[in-house]
Amino acid sequence: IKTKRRADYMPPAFTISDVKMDVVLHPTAARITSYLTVKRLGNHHEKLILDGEKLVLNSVKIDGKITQDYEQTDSSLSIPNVPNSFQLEVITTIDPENNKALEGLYLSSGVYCTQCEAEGFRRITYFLDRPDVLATYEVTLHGNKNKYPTLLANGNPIARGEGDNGSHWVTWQDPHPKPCYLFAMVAGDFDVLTDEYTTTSGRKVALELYVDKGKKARGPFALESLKRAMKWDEDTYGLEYDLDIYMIVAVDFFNMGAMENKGLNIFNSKFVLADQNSATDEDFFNVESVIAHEYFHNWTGNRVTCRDWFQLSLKEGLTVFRDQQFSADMTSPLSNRIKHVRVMREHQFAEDASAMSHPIRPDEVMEMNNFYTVTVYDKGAEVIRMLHTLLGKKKFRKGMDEYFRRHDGQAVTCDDFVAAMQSVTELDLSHFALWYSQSGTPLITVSHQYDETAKRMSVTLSQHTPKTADQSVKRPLFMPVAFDCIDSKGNHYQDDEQRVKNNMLLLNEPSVTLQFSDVTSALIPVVLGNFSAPAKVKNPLPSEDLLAIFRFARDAFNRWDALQQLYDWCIEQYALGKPEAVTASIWDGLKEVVEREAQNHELLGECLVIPSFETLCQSRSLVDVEQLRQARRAFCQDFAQELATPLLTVYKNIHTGDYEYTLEAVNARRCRNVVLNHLARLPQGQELVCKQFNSSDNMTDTMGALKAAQHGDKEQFEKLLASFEQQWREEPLVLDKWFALHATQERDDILSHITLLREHPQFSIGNPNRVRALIGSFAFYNTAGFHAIDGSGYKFVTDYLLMLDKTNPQVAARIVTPLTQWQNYAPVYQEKMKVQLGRLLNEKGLSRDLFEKVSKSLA
Ligand code: BAL
Ligand code: ZN
Repeated sequence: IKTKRRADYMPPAFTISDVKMDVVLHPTAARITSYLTVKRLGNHHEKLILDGEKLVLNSVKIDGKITQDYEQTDSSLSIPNVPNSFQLEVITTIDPENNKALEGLYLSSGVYCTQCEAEGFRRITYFLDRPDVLATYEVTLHGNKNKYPTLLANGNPIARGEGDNGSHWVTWQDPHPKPCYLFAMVAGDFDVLTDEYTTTSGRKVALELYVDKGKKARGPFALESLKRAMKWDEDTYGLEYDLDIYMIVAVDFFNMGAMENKGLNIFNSKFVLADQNSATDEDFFNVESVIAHEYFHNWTGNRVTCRDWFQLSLKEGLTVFRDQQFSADMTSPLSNRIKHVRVMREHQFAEDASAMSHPIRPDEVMEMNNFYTVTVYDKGAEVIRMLHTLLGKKKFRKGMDEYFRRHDGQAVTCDDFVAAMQSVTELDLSHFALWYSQSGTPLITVSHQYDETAKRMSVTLSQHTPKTADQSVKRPLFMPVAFDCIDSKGNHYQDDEQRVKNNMLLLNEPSVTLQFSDVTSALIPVVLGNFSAPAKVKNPLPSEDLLAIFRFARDAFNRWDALQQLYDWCIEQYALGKPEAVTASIWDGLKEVVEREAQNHELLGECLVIPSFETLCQSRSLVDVEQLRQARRAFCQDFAQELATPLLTVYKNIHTGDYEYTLEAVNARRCRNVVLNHLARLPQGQELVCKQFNSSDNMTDTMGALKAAQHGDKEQFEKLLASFEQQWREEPLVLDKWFALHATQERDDILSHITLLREHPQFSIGNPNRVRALIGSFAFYNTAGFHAIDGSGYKFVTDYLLMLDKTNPQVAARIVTPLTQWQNYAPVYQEKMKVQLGRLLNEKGLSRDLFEKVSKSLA
């Protein structure tokens, strides 16, 4: 299997400027005729080499004449001696029904749909399947009128008509040149919601949302979200939509969350369908954020696209940053920031610490689908956020304007983006650009000394990025570090040299020391507020200092973060067998937190979440899973007991009323459910759980009760689960929540339990949502079961992956992730994880997707 390298990039030898396609749909023999306008680029005599996979080739014509002068391999079609400029006609046949990888054109649940990013277009027809070949498309779809009354492709519909034997056809034209990864078509029988949006400059855009028959009532929120996103992008970045129609189709079988195909987004129905009965507040949030993300891609991704796939973060990091900004504006900055920081700490740091570690702009790739990662997306967004912080809002906007002015209609690189930003700032970004090429998580170590006699305090921040699997030498990074210094009474201090400006320290050396004069007591450094850089911080502070930060820090994020650090420390004391180190005064401090913030549901709801097992792992190495898991559980139990009275008061005082999706109501429900989750560990919590479950008028509170019930009486929990299944058994998307809850249960017979669930009428190995809910949740979040000391959890997941890999390698390669992160665990776990990775590596015919991750992991 070949490794592709970023450094080997070569411009294409030919380009294709216009594509006409004629698609005759058929479940097992769809016929694709493509007419390509091909042009040689430069002065050379190379043959034309087109990409193509799993295609049956019927014929090739050059300028209207049949030719046999070509060579075919499993992955290409080479044609020698072509003219400098010509029309190429290629007819191929494909098998959508048996396409279970869900890449290219596939037929699932009676719907034809496509997924072409990253390299799926080559499964539809022979093409130069690379993002720097941009063409206009005109596509005619033919299908049975009864079965597929809706025939969609990118752009605007320009003609339609009836054919033989009950067929009909529609022609679509997309005037914007685009790379083939943005190509899409859909055929099916849908319910459709329609609306209209008028852009600032007066363009009327028809909005169409296609959903499964009978699901129309769950569509309006997505459509409203789309309009909010369109408006926001006009207001914030001056960016308008550029076609007369914007379509979104929701499908049940989809490998990703959604796809930004030009004018025709295809979505996993999970990120479209939402109403109060079937969707939680988190689902609503995700719908709005994913709808916005795909919409924002129209500019950051589609109009300005990537030169090659190593540049993926150019569009994904930037678009994630934009959707994060949007969500923060639509909801609240604090809870959004915490949500994203959790993703970084839980998943991205783990990726950096594993053999899959890569920079946000990777240097080497075997299978591109493996690089749709938390590093490229979420760390990529953090890098853009740092630019935003460094430049400030106004200059960042200016830089974005310049980026579009320079590159609209082009396929460009991350360097081009940085250059556009550089053109609007005095700040030298050359050192900053290291974030694009250096992998790994920097660690900022804070040390401080107080000289009582001289009344001087010094604080040193040092940075170090540990070596990663892909790079052994690391350099110091340039990062904005939000910094504050307070005393135990809450006074804030400025350093003597005023290196900290507007609470921000620019750290660009291995270390920096700040001096504070005339201070009458030791100060408390508050470092990396708002997670101003994607780094870890080692700033060991005593519990009273952490509680002081909670009381006095200016920024709510820092207050939350101080408590996270305190919980981490407490759990460590439990793990060391010293629970008594968590003294009465600490418990009193925590009680005070609850009492003091009882009315601030947003902050309190976040502050009462104990760091997840996965997050705790990232501040530790060679984790003894069982010890850490037991320590966390014991701490949670004591937390519930010690804080029972104030928690109960909070629970009882939050009245959420009839369901509405407003910021205030979401925060209230969130806080109440987090509190219930603690109370459920106590005997008195059982009744509250049942009462909430039985009286809930919305999915948020129902799931809040169900999740809490896990911590209480097992029989009770089973009863509630059964009742949930009874109600939702015909709604697989809702049942996924139930599958996931089953999969994350702590029970001795978990493996046979999951095996049984695989026989559930709604479970199907062919549906990625089901597989992720049941098998993915087990692998990622069932700490006890997955990491069972006898290795049975690892074996169970591996057995499943061996099966899944035969049909859907992309999803298999996602779920293998926790196994590839073995480095983080104690040797006894590592050995057993590696045994299973070895089984995968020995498998004949293992997909490129799994091979890349597994072989890197064992290298
Ligand atoms: N481009 C793949 C899906 C997304 O990031 O929007
Ligand atoms: Zn994206």
